[in-house]
Amino acid sequence: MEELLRHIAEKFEIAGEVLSVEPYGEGHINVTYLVTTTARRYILQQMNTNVFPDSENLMKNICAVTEFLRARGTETLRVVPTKEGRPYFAGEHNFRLYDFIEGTVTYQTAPNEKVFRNAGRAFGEFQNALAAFDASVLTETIPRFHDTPKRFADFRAALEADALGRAETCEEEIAFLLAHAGTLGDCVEGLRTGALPLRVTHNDTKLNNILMDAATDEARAVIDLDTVMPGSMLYDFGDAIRFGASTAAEDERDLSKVHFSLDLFRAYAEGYLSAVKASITPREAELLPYGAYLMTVECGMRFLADYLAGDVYFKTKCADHNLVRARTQLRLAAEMEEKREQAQAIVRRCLQ
Ligand code: ADP
Ligand code: GN1
Ligand code: MG
Repeated sequence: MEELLRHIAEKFEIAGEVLSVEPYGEGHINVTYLVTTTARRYILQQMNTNVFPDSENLMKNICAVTEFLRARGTETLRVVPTKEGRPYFAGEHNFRLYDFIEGTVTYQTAPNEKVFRNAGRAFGEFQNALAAFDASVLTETIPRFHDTPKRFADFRAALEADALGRAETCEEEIAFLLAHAGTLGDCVEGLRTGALPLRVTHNDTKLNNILMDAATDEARAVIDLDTVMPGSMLYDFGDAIRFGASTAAEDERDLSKVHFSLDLFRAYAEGYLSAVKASITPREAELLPYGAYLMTVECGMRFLADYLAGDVYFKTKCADHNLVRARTQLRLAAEMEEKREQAQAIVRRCLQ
């Protein structure tokens, strides 16, 4: 296997001789490797063509976004071309190569408020930068990615099919989702009527999709640009809170450890809103805590739908991994509902 990967790494314009190729990172979608050569390090990724069938347009998006960011002086991913000058290598599986961004770390949970505040500022600045980016050059890599009512319909279909007979093992989670079906439409509805502005958004703003400086904990680069598409600010704010304002990992089995932390919420809101204060609309600001709830329920239903379908979408490490993930999300969503008003007061204070 390593021999094959080595061979694939050599298809790209790399410096030096390949010394090793090792599995790397905690992403749920692509298969990521660290490539070390005699000259430097790279990130090699086997692209997930089940999730993103159109590699050509996906890489066009990433090249366009990274070139745009680099031109304005923002540190970003650099796509290393193949020796034939292509942005990815097409074979039995498709692969791409990035420079490894040295001197950085990624966090699977927020180690303290400072890191999370810095992440918030960086995703806010990313949002600002993309305000000047021409959305018409982007392909929608996953149509209706954060259309939560549609995600709910997909969940219902997976439940009806119950392909592996797993529904009986998650009755409580199913009941929670069915009971919350009526709360999922405000964002798509706002975008449809124009009450919420359509922006270019990242759409997958979890803390491990940002590289933090290993020495200072300042944010260095926003990565995982596969889902940069038109969307709502509520998606980017909400998904970051979903993952990072939890007191435990996304796949913590012990639910007594899983809580929605208002201190972490405040830290992220301070960072994010310090960057987007000038462009956020009053309606967006009011709905930020709802956005966190929405992205968290949505993610919970995606994990549960994948559990019911037999783990065909997210990478898993054990048979009930998606169920464990779904449980943390639903626990967090319930606490977010309880703390909605306190979270709204925090947002208002940040904007004063
Ligand atoms: P996935 O889509 O599977 O989440 P990512 O693109 O987010 O894949 O990459 C997975 C992990 O690999 C990231 O969380 C990060 O830790 C690491 N990583 C990705 N690209 C780079 C890079 N250019 N430099 C350093 N680390 C990286
Ligand atoms: C996936 O690629 P990664 O691991 O950063 C997923 C997100 C989910 C997240 C849950 C393209 O993100 O939408 O919120 O897992 N990405 C895609 O951890 O589906
Ligand atoms: Mg990722």
